Amino acid sequence: MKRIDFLKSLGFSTIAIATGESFLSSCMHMDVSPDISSVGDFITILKIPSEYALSSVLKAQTSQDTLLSKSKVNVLGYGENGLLGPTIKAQKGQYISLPFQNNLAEDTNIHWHGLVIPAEMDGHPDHMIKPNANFDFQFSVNQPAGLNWYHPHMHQHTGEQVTKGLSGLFIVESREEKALNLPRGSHEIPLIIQDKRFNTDGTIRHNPSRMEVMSGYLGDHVLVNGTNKPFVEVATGFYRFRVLNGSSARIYNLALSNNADFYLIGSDGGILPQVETLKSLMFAPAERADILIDFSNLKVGEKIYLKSEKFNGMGNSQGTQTFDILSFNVIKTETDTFKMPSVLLPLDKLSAASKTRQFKLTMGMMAMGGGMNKINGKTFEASRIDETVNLGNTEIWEFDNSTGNEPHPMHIHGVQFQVKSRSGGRNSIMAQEKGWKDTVLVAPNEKVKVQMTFTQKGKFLVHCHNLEHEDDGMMLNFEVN
Ligand SMILES: [Cu+2]
Repeated sequence: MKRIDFLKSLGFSTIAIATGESFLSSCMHMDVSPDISSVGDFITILKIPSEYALSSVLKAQTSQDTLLSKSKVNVLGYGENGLLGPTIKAQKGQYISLPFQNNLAEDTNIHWHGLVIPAEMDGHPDHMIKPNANFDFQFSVNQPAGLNWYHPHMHQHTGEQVTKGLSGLFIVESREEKALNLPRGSHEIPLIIQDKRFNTDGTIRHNPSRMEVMSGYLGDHVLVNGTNKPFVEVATGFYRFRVLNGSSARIYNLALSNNADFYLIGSDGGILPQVETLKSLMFAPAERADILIDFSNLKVGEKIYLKSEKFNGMGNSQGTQTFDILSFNVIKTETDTFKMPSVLLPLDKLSAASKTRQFKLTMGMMAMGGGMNKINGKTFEASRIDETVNLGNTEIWEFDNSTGNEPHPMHIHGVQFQVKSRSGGRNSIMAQEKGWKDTVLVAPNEKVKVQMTFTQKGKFLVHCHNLEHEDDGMMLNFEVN
Protein backbone atom coordinates (compact mmCIF):
# COMPACT_ATOMS: atom_id res chain seq x y z
CA MET A 1 0.00 0.00 0.00
CA LYS A 2 1.31 3.45 -0.85
CA ARG A 3 1.91 5.72 2.11
CA ILE A 4 -0.82 8.13 1.04
CA ASP A 5 -3.36 5.30 0.60
CA PHE A 6 -2.38 3.94 3.98
CA LEU A 7 -3.06 7.27 5.64
CA LYS A 8 -6.35 7.57 3.76
CA SER A 9 -7.31 4.15 5.08
CA LEU A 10 -6.81 5.56 8.58
CA GLY A 11 -9.26 8.31 7.78
CA PHE A 12 -6.93 11.16 6.88
CA SER A 13 -8.20 13.54 4.24
CA THR A 14 -6.05 14.42 1.24
CA ILE A 15 -5.72 17.96 2.61
CA ALA A 16 -4.47 16.63 5.93
CA ILE A 17 -1.99 14.39 4.17
CA ALA A 18 -0.71 17.33 2.18
CA THR A 19 0.14 19.36 5.27
CA GLY A 20 3.69 18.29 5.80
CA GLU A 21 6.38 15.67 5.71
CA SER A 22 7.12 15.94 9.45
CA PHE A 23 3.56 14.91 10.18
CA LEU A 24 3.86 12.03 7.69
CA SER A 25 7.04 10.79 9.22
CA SER A 26 5.68 10.96 12.73
CA CYS A 27 2.74 8.84 11.55
CA MET A 28 5.04 6.33 9.93
CA HIS A 29 6.79 5.82 13.25
CA MET A 30 3.55 5.11 15.02
CA ASP A 31 3.19 2.10 17.20
CA VAL A 32 -0.54 2.09 17.71
CA SER A 33 -0.83 -1.00 19.85
CA PRO A 34 2.46 -2.20 21.32
CA ASP A 35 2.86 -5.82 22.40
CA ILE A 36 2.11 -6.00 26.12
CA SER A 37 2.14 -9.77 26.57
CA SER A 38 5.84 -9.77 27.34
CA VAL A 39 7.28 -12.98 28.73
CA GLY A 40 8.63 -13.32 32.25
CA ASP A 41 7.45 -14.49 35.62
CA PHE A 42 5.62 -12.50 38.27
CA ILE A 43 8.42 -12.70 40.82
CA THR A 44 8.67 -9.15 42.16
CA ILE A 45 6.84 -8.41 45.38
CA LEU A 46 4.16 -5.75 44.94
CA LYS A 47 5.29 -2.38 46.26
CA ILE A 48 2.78 -0.61 48.49
CA PRO A 49 2.86 3.21 48.59
CA SER A 50 3.77 4.59 52.02
CA GLU A 51 1.10 6.33 54.07
CA TYR A 52 1.23 10.12 54.16
CA ALA A 53 2.25 11.50 57.53
CA LEU A 54 -0.04 14.40 58.39
CA SER A 55 1.47 17.87 57.75
CA SER A 56 4.64 16.47 56.13
CA VAL A 57 5.65 18.26 52.92
CA LEU A 58 4.64 16.66 49.63
CA LYS A 59 7.60 17.28 47.33
CA ALA A 60 7.37 16.85 43.57
CA GLN A 61 10.88 15.73 42.70
CA THR A 62 13.20 13.41 40.86
CA SER A 63 14.27 10.37 42.83
CA GLN A 64 15.35 6.82 42.06
CA ASP A 65 13.42 3.59 41.78
CA THR A 66 13.77 0.06 40.44
CA LEU A 67 11.33 -0.51 37.58
CA LEU A 68 12.27 -3.13 34.98
CA SER A 69 15.56 -4.31 36.47
CA LYS A 70 17.33 -4.28 39.81
CA SER A 71 19.26 -1.13 38.91
CA LYS A 72 17.74 2.14 39.99
CA VAL A 73 16.68 4.74 37.43
CA ASN A 74 15.53 8.35 37.72
CA VAL A 75 11.76 8.77 38.07
CA LEU A 76 9.37 11.45 39.26
CA GLY A 77 7.40 11.12 42.48
CA TYR A 78 6.13 12.95 45.53
CA GLY A 79 9.03 12.47 47.93
CA GLU A 80 12.27 10.51 48.09
CA ASN A 81 10.74 7.05 47.65
CA GLY A 82 10.72 6.79 43.88
CA LEU A 83 7.70 6.55 41.59
CA LEU A 84 4.27 7.79 42.78
CA GLY A 85 3.43 9.44 46.10
CA PRO A 86 2.23 8.51 49.57
CA THR A 87 -1.38 7.49 50.13
CA ILE A 88 -3.20 10.28 51.91
CA LYS A 89 -6.04 9.27 54.25
CA ALA A 90 -8.66 11.70 55.55
CA GLN A 91 -11.87 11.28 57.49
CA LYS A 92 -15.12 12.66 56.09
CA GLY A 93 -15.50 16.11 57.67
CA GLN A 94 -11.76 16.55 58.30
CA TYR A 95 -9.99 19.83 57.49
CA ILE A 96 -6.68 18.94 55.92
CA SER A 97 -3.52 20.93 55.25
CA LEU A 98 -1.11 19.61 52.63
CA PRO A 99 2.08 21.64 52.28
CA PHE A 100 3.50 21.21 48.78
CA GLN A 101 6.98 22.00 47.46
CA ASN A 102 7.97 21.96 43.77
CA ASN A 103 11.51 20.52 43.56
CA LEU A 104 11.25 20.00 39.79
CA ALA A 105 13.00 22.19 37.23
CA GLU A 106 9.61 22.93 35.63
CA ASP A 107 6.17 24.19 36.66
CA THR A 108 3.72 21.80 38.22
CA ASN A 109 0.61 21.79 40.44
CA ILE A 110 -1.74 19.27 42.05
CA HIS A 111 -5.29 18.38 41.08
CA TRP A 112 -7.16 16.44 43.79
CA HIS A 113 -9.06 14.17 41.44
CA GLY A 114 -12.50 13.30 42.81
CA LEU A 115 -12.45 15.71 45.73
CA VAL A 116 -15.19 18.31 45.71
CA ILE A 117 -13.21 21.30 47.00
CA PRO A 118 -12.96 25.06 46.30
CA ALA A 119 -11.68 26.10 42.87
CA GLU A 120 -8.55 27.78 44.34
CA MET A 121 -7.45 24.37 45.67
CA ASP A 122 -8.45 22.28 42.65
CA GLY A 123 -5.24 22.63 40.61
CA HIS A 124 -6.40 24.58 37.54
CA PRO A 125 -3.68 25.20 34.89
CA ASP A 126 -4.06 28.92 35.80
CA HIS A 127 -2.51 28.04 39.12
CA MET A 128 1.02 26.78 38.47
CA ILE A 129 3.62 26.35 41.17
CA LYS A 130 7.03 27.44 39.91
CA PRO A 131 10.29 25.53 40.45
CA ASN A 132 11.46 25.90 44.08
CA ALA A 133 8.12 27.49 45.05
CA ASN A 134 5.68 26.03 47.53
CA PHE A 135 1.96 26.17 48.22
CA ASP A 136 -0.22 25.07 51.11
CA PHE A 137 -3.25 23.13 49.91
CA GLN A 138 -5.97 23.42 52.56
CA PHE A 139 -9.52 22.18 52.34
CA SER A 140 -12.33 20.35 54.14
CA VAL A 141 -13.20 16.87 53.02
CA ASN A 142 -17.00 16.85 52.87
CA GLN A 143 -17.91 13.83 50.80
CA PRO A 144 -18.56 10.11 51.12
CA ALA A 145 -15.80 7.60 51.79
CA GLY A 146 -14.02 6.61 48.59
CA LEU A 147 -10.81 6.30 46.62
CA ASN A 148 -9.64 9.55 45.04
CA TRP A 149 -6.23 10.48 43.69
CA TYR A 150 -3.87 13.36 43.01
CA HIS A 151 -1.73 14.30 40.04
CA PRO A 152 -0.40 17.38 38.17
CA HIS A 153 -2.79 19.32 35.93
CA MET A 154 -1.11 21.77 33.61
CA HIS A 155 -2.05 22.33 30.00
CA GLN A 156 0.08 20.29 27.55
CA HIS A 157 2.37 18.60 30.09
CA THR A 158 0.08 16.53 32.33
CA GLY A 159 0.69 13.35 30.31
CA GLU A 160 4.44 13.58 30.64
CA GLN A 161 4.53 14.32 34.38
CA VAL A 162 1.96 11.65 35.26
CA THR A 163 3.63 9.04 33.04
CA LYS A 164 7.01 9.73 34.62
CA GLY A 165 5.59 9.09 38.07
CA LEU A 166 3.56 11.93 39.59
CA SER A 167 0.39 10.38 41.02
CA GLY A 168 -0.84 9.26 44.42
CA LEU A 169 -3.96 8.03 46.18
CA PHE A 170 -6.28 10.04 48.45
CA ILE A 171 -8.63 7.84 50.49
CA VAL A 172 -11.64 9.32 52.25
CA GLU A 173 -12.96 7.25 55.16
CA SER A 174 -16.21 7.58 57.11
CA ARG A 175 -18.10 6.06 60.00
CA GLU A 176 -20.78 4.71 57.64
CA GLU A 177 -18.16 2.89 55.62
CA LYS A 178 -16.45 1.46 58.74
CA ALA A 179 -19.81 0.05 59.87
CA LEU A 180 -19.80 -2.21 56.79
CA ASN A 181 -16.85 -4.09 58.31
CA LEU A 182 -15.09 -4.48 54.98
CA PRO A 183 -11.73 -6.30 54.85
CA ARG A 184 -9.01 -4.04 56.24
CA GLY A 185 -5.45 -3.94 57.53
CA SER A 186 -3.37 -6.48 55.60
CA HIS A 187 -6.55 -7.38 53.70
CA GLU A 188 -6.97 -3.91 52.14
CA ILE A 189 -4.51 -3.32 49.29
CA PRO A 190 -4.20 -0.33 46.93
CA LEU A 191 -3.46 -1.07 43.27
CA ILE A 192 -2.40 1.72 40.89
CA ILE A 193 -2.38 0.16 37.41
CA GLN A 194 -0.30 2.02 34.80
CA ASP A 195 1.09 0.93 31.44
CA LYS A 196 4.37 2.50 30.42
CA ARG A 197 7.09 2.49 27.77
CA PHE A 198 10.77 2.48 28.53
CA ASN A 199 14.01 3.78 27.07
CA THR A 200 16.94 1.38 26.67
CA ASP A 201 18.49 2.78 29.87
CA GLY A 202 15.37 1.70 31.80
CA THR A 203 13.89 5.18 32.30
CA ILE A 204 10.25 5.86 31.42
CA ARG A 205 9.70 7.20 27.92
CA HIS A 206 7.06 9.72 26.98
CA ASN A 207 7.13 10.65 23.30
CA PRO A 208 3.67 10.18 21.76
CA SER A 209 3.50 10.57 17.99
CA ARG A 210 0.74 12.64 16.41
CA MET A 211 -0.99 9.36 15.66
CA GLU A 212 -0.79 8.29 19.31
CA VAL A 213 -2.19 11.64 20.40
CA MET A 214 -5.34 10.44 18.62
CA SER A 215 -5.31 6.70 19.21
CA GLY A 216 -3.82 6.73 22.71
CA TYR A 217 -0.26 6.48 24.06
CA LEU A 218 -0.21 2.84 25.16
CA GLY A 219 2.64 1.27 27.10
CA ASP A 220 4.30 -2.09 26.53
CA HIS A 221 4.65 -2.95 30.24
CA VAL A 222 1.98 -2.81 32.96
CA LEU A 223 3.17 -1.66 36.36
CA VAL A 224 1.17 -1.95 39.57
CA ASN A 225 2.21 0.55 42.25
CA GLY A 226 5.35 1.00 40.14
CA THR A 227 6.12 -2.75 40.23
CA ASN A 228 6.73 -4.66 36.99
CA LYS A 229 5.27 -8.21 36.97
CA PRO A 230 4.29 -8.13 40.64
CA PHE A 231 2.96 -10.77 42.99
CA VAL A 232 1.14 -10.32 46.27
CA GLU A 233 0.79 -13.01 48.95
CA VAL A 234 -2.72 -13.68 50.18
CA ALA A 235 -4.50 -15.94 52.67
CA THR A 236 -7.67 -17.93 51.98
CA GLY A 237 -10.15 -15.15 52.74
CA PHE A 238 -11.69 -11.98 51.37
CA TYR A 239 -9.49 -9.05 50.33
CA ARG A 240 -10.41 -5.48 49.41
CA PHE A 241 -8.47 -4.00 46.49
CA ARG A 242 -8.64 -0.22 45.99
CA VAL A 243 -7.89 0.01 42.29
CA LEU A 244 -7.01 3.10 40.23
CA ASN A 245 -6.47 3.07 36.49
CA GLY A 246 -3.65 5.62 36.49
CA SER A 247 -2.76 5.01 32.83
CA SER A 248 -2.65 7.71 30.15
CA ALA A 249 -4.94 6.02 27.68
CA ARG A 250 -5.19 2.27 28.24
CA ILE A 251 -8.58 0.76 29.07
CA TYR A 252 -8.43 -2.59 30.90
CA ASN A 253 -11.05 -5.32 30.89
CA LEU A 254 -10.30 -6.65 34.36
CA ALA A 255 -10.96 -10.33 35.13
CA LEU A 256 -9.54 -13.19 37.18
CA SER A 257 -7.55 -15.96 35.47
CA ASN A 258 -9.66 -18.71 37.10
CA ASN A 259 -12.81 -17.02 35.76
CA ALA A 260 -14.12 -16.59 39.32
CA ASP A 261 -16.60 -13.89 40.24
CA PHE A 262 -15.36 -10.78 41.96
CA TYR A 263 -17.40 -8.19 43.78
CA LEU A 264 -17.52 -4.49 42.93
CA ILE A 265 -18.50 -2.49 46.03
CA GLY A 266 -17.45 1.02 45.04
CA SER A 267 -16.32 3.26 42.20
CA ASP A 268 -14.97 6.82 41.80
CA GLY A 269 -16.98 8.71 44.41
CA GLY A 270 -17.59 6.02 46.99
CA ILE A 271 -19.45 2.88 47.94
CA LEU A 272 -22.20 1.52 45.66
CA PRO A 273 -25.74 0.95 46.97
CA GLN A 274 -25.39 -2.78 46.28
CA VAL A 275 -22.69 -5.33 45.59
CA GLU A 276 -22.20 -5.95 41.86
CA THR A 277 -21.06 -9.52 41.16
CA LEU A 278 -18.89 -9.52 38.05
CA LYS A 279 -16.73 -11.70 35.81
CA SER A 280 -15.15 -8.68 34.09
CA LEU A 281 -15.01 -4.91 34.40
CA MET A 282 -14.18 -2.34 31.70
CA PHE A 283 -11.92 0.09 33.47
CA ALA A 284 -10.97 3.39 31.83
CA PRO A 285 -8.20 5.88 32.69
CA ALA A 286 -8.87 7.79 35.95
CA GLU A 287 -11.68 5.44 37.01
CA ARG A 288 -11.50 3.73 40.39
CA ALA A 289 -12.85 0.33 41.40
CA ASP A 290 -13.32 -0.90 44.95
CA ILE A 291 -13.19 -4.67 44.54
CA LEU A 292 -13.55 -7.64 46.89
CA ILE A 293 -11.93 -10.94 45.90
CA ASP A 294 -12.58 -14.17 47.77
CA PHE A 295 -9.56 -16.49 47.85
CA SER A 296 -11.20 -19.02 50.19
CA ASN A 297 -11.76 -21.63 47.46
CA LEU A 298 -8.04 -21.74 46.64
CA LYS A 299 -5.37 -23.97 48.15
CA VAL A 300 -2.04 -22.94 49.60
CA GLY A 301 0.50 -22.88 46.78
CA GLU A 302 -2.07 -21.92 44.11
CA LYS A 303 -1.74 -18.73 42.07
CA ILE A 304 -4.35 -16.80 40.16
CA TYR A 305 -3.89 -13.62 38.14
CA LEU A 306 -5.66 -10.33 37.79
CA LYS A 307 -5.67 -9.95 34.03
CA SER A 308 -7.04 -7.81 31.24
CA GLU A 309 -9.08 -9.59 28.57
CA LYS A 310 -9.47 -8.63 24.92
CA PHE A 311 -12.37 -6.38 23.98
CA ASN A 312 -13.89 -4.56 21.02
CA GLY A 313 -15.60 -1.28 20.30
CA MET A 314 -13.07 1.06 21.93
CA GLY A 315 -11.05 2.18 18.90
CA ASN A 316 -8.49 0.21 16.92
CA SER A 317 -5.62 0.27 19.40
CA GLN A 318 -7.45 -0.77 22.59
CA GLY A 319 -8.23 -4.30 23.76
CA THR A 320 -6.15 -6.15 21.17
CA GLN A 321 -4.49 -8.48 23.69
CA THR A 322 -5.12 -10.50 26.83
CA PHE A 323 -2.38 -10.07 29.45
CA ASP A 324 -1.76 -10.69 33.14
CA ILE A 325 -1.35 -7.76 35.54
CA LEU A 326 -0.78 -9.15 39.04
CA SER A 327 -0.29 -12.60 40.55
CA PHE A 328 -2.11 -13.54 43.77
CA ASN A 329 -0.06 -16.24 45.51
CA VAL A 330 -1.98 -18.11 48.19
CA ILE A 331 0.43 -18.75 51.06
CA LYS A 332 -1.72 -19.62 54.06
CA THR A 333 -5.14 -20.76 55.20
CA GLU A 334 -7.17 -18.69 57.59
CA THR A 335 -10.66 -18.58 58.96
CA ASP A 336 -12.34 -15.52 57.51
CA THR A 337 -15.24 -14.02 59.42
CA PHE A 338 -16.12 -11.47 56.73
CA LYS A 339 -19.79 -11.47 55.69
CA MET A 340 -20.78 -9.78 52.44
CA PRO A 341 -23.32 -7.05 53.38
CA SER A 342 -26.67 -7.50 51.63
CA VAL A 343 -26.88 -3.76 51.03
CA LEU A 344 -24.04 -1.25 51.08
CA LEU A 345 -24.57 2.52 51.36
CA PRO A 346 -27.60 4.39 49.95
CA LEU A 347 -27.02 6.75 47.02
CA ASP A 348 -28.45 10.24 47.53
CA LYS A 349 -31.12 11.26 45.05
CA LEU A 350 -30.32 14.38 43.01
CA SER A 351 -32.82 17.21 42.51
CA ALA A 352 -34.46 17.53 39.09
CA ALA A 353 -32.19 19.09 36.49
CA SER A 354 -32.93 22.68 35.47
CA LYS A 355 -30.77 22.60 32.35
CA THR A 356 -29.19 20.18 29.86
CA ARG A 357 -25.91 20.94 28.10
CA GLN A 358 -24.37 19.11 25.16
CA PHE A 359 -20.68 18.35 24.79
CA LYS A 360 -19.92 17.07 21.32
CA LEU A 361 -16.67 15.09 21.20
CA THR A 362 -14.88 15.21 17.86
CA MET A 363 -11.49 14.55 16.37
CA GLY A 364 -10.50 16.98 13.65
CA MET A 365 -7.99 15.29 11.43
CA MET A 366 -5.40 18.01 11.20
CA ALA A 367 -4.83 21.34 12.80
CA MET A 368 -1.26 22.49 12.45
CA GLY A 369 -0.26 24.03 15.75
CA GLY A 370 -3.67 23.45 17.31
CA GLY A 371 -5.32 20.43 18.90
CA MET A 372 -7.07 17.67 16.97
CA ASN A 373 -9.29 16.52 19.84
CA LYS A 374 -12.15 18.92 20.45
CA ILE A 375 -15.18 19.50 22.65
CA ASN A 376 -18.00 21.45 20.94
CA GLY A 377 -15.55 22.28 18.16
CA LYS A 378 -13.14 23.98 20.58
CA THR A 379 -9.75 23.27 22.11
CA PHE A 380 -8.63 24.54 25.51
CA GLU A 381 -8.09 28.26 25.98
CA ALA A 382 -7.09 29.04 29.58
CA SER A 383 -8.70 32.48 29.72
CA ARG A 384 -11.95 31.60 27.92
CA ILE A 385 -15.01 30.56 29.97
CA ASP A 386 -16.92 28.05 27.88
CA GLU A 387 -19.92 27.38 30.12
CA THR A 388 -21.42 29.35 33.02
CA VAL A 389 -23.37 27.48 35.70
CA ASN A 390 -25.43 28.83 38.60
CA LEU A 391 -24.23 27.78 42.05
CA GLY A 392 -26.56 25.20 43.59
CA ASN A 393 -28.13 24.21 40.27
CA THR A 394 -28.59 20.63 39.16
CA GLU A 395 -27.87 19.99 35.49
CA ILE A 396 -27.63 17.17 32.98
CA TRP A 397 -24.54 17.15 30.78
CA GLU A 398 -24.54 14.95 27.70
CA PHE A 399 -21.25 13.75 26.24
CA ASP A 400 -21.85 12.92 22.59
CA ASN A 401 -19.28 10.66 20.92
CA SER A 402 -21.75 9.45 18.29
CA THR A 403 -19.47 10.37 15.39
CA GLY A 404 -16.16 9.52 17.07
CA ASN A 405 -13.77 6.60 16.55
CA GLU A 406 -11.92 6.79 19.87
CA PRO A 407 -13.08 6.27 23.47
CA HIS A 408 -13.02 9.31 25.77
CA PRO A 409 -13.05 8.98 29.59
CA MET A 410 -14.69 12.33 30.42
CA HIS A 411 -13.90 13.93 33.77
CA ILE A 412 -15.64 16.88 35.44
CA HIS A 413 -13.90 18.82 38.21
CA GLY A 414 -15.62 20.20 41.30
CA VAL A 415 -18.45 17.64 41.39
CA GLN A 416 -19.38 14.01 41.76
CA PHE A 417 -22.09 13.03 39.27
CA GLN A 418 -24.52 10.18 38.61
CA VAL A 419 -24.76 8.49 35.22
CA LYS A 420 -28.35 8.77 33.97
CA SER A 421 -28.26 7.07 30.57
CA ARG A 422 -26.14 5.72 27.77
CA SER A 423 -27.49 5.39 24.23
CA GLY A 424 -25.64 3.83 21.32
CA GLY A 425 -22.58 1.63 21.79
CA ARG A 426 -22.91 -0.40 25.00
CA ASN A 427 -26.40 1.05 25.46
CA SER A 428 -26.64 0.58 29.23
CA ILE A 429 -25.38 1.85 32.56
CA MET A 430 -22.36 -0.19 33.66
CA ALA A 431 -21.90 -1.72 37.14
CA GLN A 432 -19.38 0.92 38.27
CA GLU A 433 -21.76 3.68 37.11
CA LYS A 434 -24.39 2.88 39.75
CA GLY A 435 -22.71 5.11 42.33
CA TRP A 436 -21.00 8.52 42.46
CA LYS A 437 -18.66 9.14 39.55
CA ASP A 438 -16.30 11.86 38.36
CA THR A 439 -15.07 10.12 35.21
CA VAL A 440 -17.26 8.32 32.68
CA LEU A 441 -16.13 6.31 29.68
CA VAL A 442 -17.82 7.51 26.49
CA ALA A 443 -17.09 4.90 23.83
CA PRO A 444 -17.36 5.46 20.07
CA ASN A 445 -21.04 5.78 19.01
CA GLU A 446 -22.18 6.53 22.56
CA LYS A 447 -24.07 9.42 24.09
CA VAL A 448 -23.84 9.47 27.87
CA LYS A 449 -25.88 11.71 30.19
CA VAL A 450 -24.66 12.55 33.66
CA GLN A 451 -26.40 14.62 36.34
CA MET A 452 -24.91 16.66 39.15
CA THR A 453 -25.39 19.58 41.52
CA PHE A 454 -22.75 22.31 41.51
CA THR A 455 -21.79 23.17 45.08
CA GLN A 456 -18.42 24.89 44.54
CA LYS A 457 -17.96 28.41 43.19
CA GLY A 458 -15.31 29.32 40.65
CA LYS A 459 -13.52 28.18 37.52
CA PHE A 460 -13.32 24.42 36.89
CA LEU A 461 -12.48 22.05 34.05
CA VAL A 462 -14.28 19.42 32.03
CA HIS A 463 -11.97 17.29 29.93
CA CYS A 464 -11.01 13.96 28.47
CA HIS A 465 -8.76 11.97 30.82
CA ASN A 466 -6.88 10.31 28.00
CA LEU A 467 -3.89 12.45 28.97
CA GLU A 468 -2.73 12.93 25.37
CA HIS A 469 -6.21 14.10 24.39
CA GLU A 470 -6.25 16.43 27.39
CA ASP A 471 -2.81 17.85 26.60
CA ASP A 472 -3.92 18.24 22.99
CA GLY A 473 -6.64 20.59 24.25
CA MET A 474 -9.68 18.35 24.76
CA MET A 475 -10.61 20.43 27.78
CA LEU A 476 -12.97 23.35 28.48
CA ASN A 477 -13.47 25.76 31.36
CA PHE A 478 -16.75 26.20 33.17
CA GLU A 479 -17.45 28.78 35.83
CA VAL A 480 -19.89 28.36 38.70
CA ASN A 481 -21.30 31.67 39.98
CU1 LIG B 1 -10.32 11.63 24.77
